[in-house]
Amino acid sequence: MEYRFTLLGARSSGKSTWLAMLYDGLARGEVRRFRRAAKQPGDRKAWEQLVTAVREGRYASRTPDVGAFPQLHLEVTGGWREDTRVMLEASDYLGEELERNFSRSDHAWTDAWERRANADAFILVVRPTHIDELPQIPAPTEEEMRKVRALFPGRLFEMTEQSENESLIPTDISPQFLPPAAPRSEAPRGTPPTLLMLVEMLQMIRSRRGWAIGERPENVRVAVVLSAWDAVQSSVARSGPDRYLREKLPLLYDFVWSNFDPSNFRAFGLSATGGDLDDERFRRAFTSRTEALSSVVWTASGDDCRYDDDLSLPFAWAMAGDIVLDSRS
Ligand SMILES: Nc1nc2c(ncn2[C@@H]2O[C@H](COP(=O)(O)OP(=O)(O)OP(=O)(O)O)[C@@H](O)[C@H]2O)c(=O)[nH]1
Ligand SMILES: [Mg+2]
Repeated sequence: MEYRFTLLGARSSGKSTWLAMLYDGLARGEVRRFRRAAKQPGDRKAWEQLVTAVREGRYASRTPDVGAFPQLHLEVTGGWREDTRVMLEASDYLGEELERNFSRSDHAWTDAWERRANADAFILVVRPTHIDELPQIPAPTEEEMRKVRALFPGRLFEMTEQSENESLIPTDISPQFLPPAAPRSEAPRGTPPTLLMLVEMLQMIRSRRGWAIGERPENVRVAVVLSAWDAVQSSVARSGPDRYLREKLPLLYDFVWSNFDPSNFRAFGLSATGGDLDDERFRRAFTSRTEALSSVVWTASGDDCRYDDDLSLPFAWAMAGDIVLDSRS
């Protein structure tokens, strides 16, 4: 059986690092749900290129514009799925390709994207600490607040006891999940907001697949992988990836929830390297590690999280669903 996944992720979202650590993890015996099949398609060069940097304890440079299409034959281990042969075709492309598709949808659709659109499952890779934000509604000015106060004197009397800006935000959202006061963007001017791009790509894929608006296709799983989870503020990370997605990335959450079967949709926090390789102390710990430092986290219920150190877990989940979360095979 050939099972194909498409990773959808903007520039620097963590696609290559995850694939590289997965490949290296297979060699190091840190991946438990798959093993490499004896017979491999093509040559190993594309994978070796991908993996060299992390083996040296650094992040790879950006994926070249021509992309890379490493293929890997895997076999399922641990009996969580009956058919045991899997072709992992994890095309690794430069994040800007997504931007091109976003801004010139009629010109940029290539054969490679057509192939990706026909994948069995979609894995959206988002790096929470590297999101080009949607434009934010600015906080009300003093003048606006004065007018509102005049209109609702009783209510505002209570509200002025707190910070005025906080008082306009629904109280059922905990403060740690509030958007940053000012939109932060390291990207060059004109870079489209990350989440809009992902939603637009999903819309294009849906249209290629002939899925009507709001139609929830059967047996198509969508995983949202929040990469570099180790870099997320620990008080926020503790509440787990489901809550993060719902409260921090509501546009993406709402779109996926309403266009795909909610039981075929799940969020993961994923730390491919387990820490920041640009931090010299961590880098030393990483290069001398004797066991996996990677981790995958998912929400079991409420804010209750479960962890696993096997980076193949989101792939296994995309193939077989929640059953793989129960078995620590
Ligand atoms: N702390 C931490 N940082 C990570 C991790 N994975 C990726 N990063 C950071 O994210 C950056 C981008 O990761 P890449 O894997 O190159 O991202 P990409 O999606 O392949 O990006 P392009 O090829 O440029 O489109 C890296 O240079 C790291 O700084 C992780 O597990 N932990
Ligand atoms: Mg890359």
